[in-house]
Amino acid sequence: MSDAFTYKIRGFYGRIPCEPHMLTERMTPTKDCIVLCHLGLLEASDGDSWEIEVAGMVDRPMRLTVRDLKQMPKVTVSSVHQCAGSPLEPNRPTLRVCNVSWGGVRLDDLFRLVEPDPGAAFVWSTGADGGEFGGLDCGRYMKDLPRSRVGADVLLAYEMNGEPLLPEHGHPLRLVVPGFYGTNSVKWLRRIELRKERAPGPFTTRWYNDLVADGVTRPVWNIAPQSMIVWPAPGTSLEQGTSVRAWGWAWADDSLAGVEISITVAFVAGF
Ligand SMILES: Nc1nc2c(c(=O)[nH]1)N[C@H]1C(S)=C(S)[C@@H](COP(=O)(O)O)O[C@H]1N2
Ligand SMILES: [Mo]
Repeated sequence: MSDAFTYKIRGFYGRIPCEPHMLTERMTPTKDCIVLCHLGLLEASDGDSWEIEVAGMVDRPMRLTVRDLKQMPKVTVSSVHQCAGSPLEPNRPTLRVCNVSWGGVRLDDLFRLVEPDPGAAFVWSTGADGGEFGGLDCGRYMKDLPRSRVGADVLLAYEMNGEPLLPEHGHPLRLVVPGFYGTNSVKWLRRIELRKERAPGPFTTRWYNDLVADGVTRPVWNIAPQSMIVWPAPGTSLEQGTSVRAWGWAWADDSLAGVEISITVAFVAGF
């Protein structure tokens, strides 16, 4: 079969190679990037003949191969790539982040070909990976995003940092939603659907919804404003009386108005 794949790993697999203070470069080399797979890690046997289906509320449903997509105009987008943390422990703080450049085709360019129905408010995306997570049979990995969010920067990406995607990052094709948490950027992408309502399945209904008020939840979509200090690194001893330039990174889905820093100094007396 032209679109065959095998599981290199079954079940959950994750890799967080860098502590925040190790992210000293603006763009993160691929070997230092996070990897998060809920259901397994797939390896496609032939990337170019991998097929995706575009369906649902569209006038012209289509099947395209990665080879077809590579004929379309190529766009490169640099964007922060951040995991929202484990959906099983949504309140445990994590800082799993990197900054990556993605190359591929605009989802919006594909939409021009399939002609979505104006009533389609959500885009569902489904990966080829399926199986069990958190004690549930999850079916295929499926996420969604608002149709209104698909503009110039949402990509069907086949490259990461100028190279073909690695299997763990979704080779041969993944969705990339810059400014949204990584969970929304579906790897090993198989299907895009336009629909009236949010997608079913545990990754959009049971998990990845933050409680914002009593009984009110918000999908884990936009990355909230966040920052981290790279230098001084944790545990660094600083000499009393010398000046230190602290630096780090700050990011958000939308623009940032400013960054404030406050300092608590703990002196260790020495002779
Ligand atoms: N098909 C599929 N896509 C997926 C996932 C997955 O388990 N299956 N994990 C998501 C999560 S939680 C994150 S944080 C990002 C991680 O992307 P990366 O492994 O390329 O860094 O992929 C997302 N896309
Ligand atoms: Mo994640």
